[in-house]
Amino acid sequence: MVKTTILSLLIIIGVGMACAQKNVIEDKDLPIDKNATAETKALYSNLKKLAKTNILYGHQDDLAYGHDWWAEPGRSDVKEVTGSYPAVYGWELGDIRQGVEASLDSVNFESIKGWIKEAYSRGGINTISWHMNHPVTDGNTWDMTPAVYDIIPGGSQHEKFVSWLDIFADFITDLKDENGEAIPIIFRPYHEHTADWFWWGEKQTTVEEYVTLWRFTVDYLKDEKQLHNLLYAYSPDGGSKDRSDKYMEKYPGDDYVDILGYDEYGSFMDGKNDVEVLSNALAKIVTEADARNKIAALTETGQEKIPSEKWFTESLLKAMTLNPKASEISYVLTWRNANQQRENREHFYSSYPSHSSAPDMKKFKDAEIMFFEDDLPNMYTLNN
Ligand code: BMA
Repeated sequence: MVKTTILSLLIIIGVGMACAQKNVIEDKDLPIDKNATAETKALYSNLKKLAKTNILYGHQDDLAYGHDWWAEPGRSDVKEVTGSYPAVYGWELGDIRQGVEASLDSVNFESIKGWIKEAYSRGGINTISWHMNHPVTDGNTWDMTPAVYDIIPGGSQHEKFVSWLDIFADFITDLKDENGEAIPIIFRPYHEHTADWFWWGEKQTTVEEYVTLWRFTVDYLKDEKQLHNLLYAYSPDGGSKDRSDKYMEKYPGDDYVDILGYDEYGSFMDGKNDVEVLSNALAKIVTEADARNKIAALTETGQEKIPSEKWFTESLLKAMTLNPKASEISYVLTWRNANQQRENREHFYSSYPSHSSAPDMKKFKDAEIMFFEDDLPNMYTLNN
């Protein structure tokens, strides 16, 4: 008896010392995939640590195109305005299926793999969203025909859906650095499910269906496909209201989510600047994340066309800092820079050099709390 007590004591001391040496992550700081690669575990732990003091800035499709250019090596609207690439790079796999070469936004999938590798080689962080096609009708992601019941295990289209997950898994498998090691990715599937515009949306799925879909996806990628470089981000839509009642309603569970995200545009639409509402909503999400030892993030936001010249400092930065708890989010991702010429509408969310918001975005970059790529410590080792 005495011996067992002494032994347990020694084990506790031993584990404590190992953790103190910084190269071991405590259980509570591990991602949901306990077999995640060392780099993925390090990323998760570093994101969590850094969230206490800084917010990383991210931009969707940043290296693929900008407001005035398309696929030019080395270019980035964020870099041309602020002097640094963003810390976080968002990518989109909508339309990925057998034989399809480019995304729903016309971005070539092979090129995306190249940009992900490039970003990673500089120490940046990559996140992938997926506006998945409709798995029953083959329509697009906005086709509201109910589908989730048909694709979860037992459903008539389950196998077809799994074949799409296989294509996704092949894409992820190709993401290797120059030493052949898997590149960590924050995967953000079935986003904005509290809104009603995707086939997995609010009215389209029951709680049970959504949770089953999410859990099946995670289990399949992690256990069947043996992908151990993914962190999973959950990202309900805010809709500019306090939707905190809805936020956790379809939460897939602590064993299935690494990052508690939030997608929110409504606070800045139609001349609105609801920084307080957003700040308080973010604070609540940080509190939820803290209680679960997880990370919170503003996984999508922006003001289309940035009509407010000082949107970056007077809207975004304020919303992320007004409530001190909100400032503990890990990162913010603004949406893509599409333009009139290519898509028949101005649809940009980050500044570009000739835009009136550029000087303010530079100021935003200089705010002490904001981290761009040139501010990042090594996110993929534990020695920071
Ligand atoms: C939406 C819009 C669409 C785009 C989709 C996927 O928010 O930007 O134009 O196709 O994201 O990137």
